[in-house]
Amino acid sequence: TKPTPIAICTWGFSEANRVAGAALKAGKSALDAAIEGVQVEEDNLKNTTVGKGGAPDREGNVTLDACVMSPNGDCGSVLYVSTITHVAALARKVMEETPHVILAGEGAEEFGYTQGFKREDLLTEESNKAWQEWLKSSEYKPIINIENHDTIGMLCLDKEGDIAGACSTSGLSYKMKGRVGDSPIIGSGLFVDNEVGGAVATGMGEEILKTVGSFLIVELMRNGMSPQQACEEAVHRIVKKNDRYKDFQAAYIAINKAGETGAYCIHEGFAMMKYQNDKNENIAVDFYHK
Ligand code: SD4
Repeated sequence: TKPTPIAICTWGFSEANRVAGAALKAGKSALDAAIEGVQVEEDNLKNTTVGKGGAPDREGNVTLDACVMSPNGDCGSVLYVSTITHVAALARKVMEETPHVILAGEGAEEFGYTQGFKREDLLTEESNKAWQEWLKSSEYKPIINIENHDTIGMLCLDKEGDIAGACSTSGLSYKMKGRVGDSPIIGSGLFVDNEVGGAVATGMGEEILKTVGSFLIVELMRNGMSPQQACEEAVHRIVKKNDRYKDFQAAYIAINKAGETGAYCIHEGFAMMKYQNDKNENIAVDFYHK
C-alpha cells in the first residue's frame, strides 16, 4: 500500500510546509506542491536567505539560486538571478520549456520575462540596512544556524506515490560576487530518483558540493540504508574530510518511497517540518557535534 501524501522541508518553515501539504491533500502533484511550498518563503520578506529580501553579496547584489527535480528524472536550475523572486518556478520553466537544465544570470532573467515572470528589485530596505551595517566591519564569517540559515529545501510525495523536490536560496550572506552554492546544483543541493527517494541540503554549500551530498544519500538509500542512516552517512563524509566542521552547519533531510523520512546535521539547532495526514510537525533533528 502507498503511503499517504507527505511534505517535508528544511528548518521551521511551518507555513510553507502547510501550503505544500494542503496542495498534496487537494490532489496536486508532488512537483506542484513543492514549488507552491517553497514560494511561501521566496515571498517572505523577513526571510533573509530566500527570495526577495535575501541578504546581498558583498557589493549589495541579491542573487538567487534554485532547482527543481521531477519524478520522471527531469530537472531544471537557475543561478545568479537578481531580478526575479520565484526562482523555483523559473527553474521549472527551464526544465519544461527549454532544451537545457541550467540557465545563469541575465540569460535566466531574460528567459523568465518571456515566461511572464515580473522584474523586481530584490534588495529590501531592511536587507540594505543590514548590508550597510555589515560594510562597517566587512568581516565575512558565516555564523552557524544564523547567518546562513533559512534555505528552503522541500520534498513531496503525492497520492500517486511520486516524489519531487525543490530548493531555493539567496545563498550565504555577504558572499563574494559571482558565488554560487550547492542549492541550484542537482545532486548536491537536491536529488530525486523516483524509484528510491529524494534528499535536500542546507548549510555551508561549499562542503555539500564537495561531497555531492544529496545524490550520495539517494544512492545510499538505493543500496539499502534508511533515510536516517543515509543522512547520517552524508554528514559523516563532510566531517571526516574537514576538521573545520566545528565552525559551520550542514544539514540534510530525506524521504524514501515507503514514506520513511530522516534528517541529520552537524550542529544542534536544525529542524525539519513534516506534514502527513493533516498533521504539520516541527521535528528537532539529531546532530553530530555533541
Ligand atoms: C548555500 N546552502 O548557498 C546554501 C545556504 C543555506 O541555509 O543553506 N542556507 O550555500
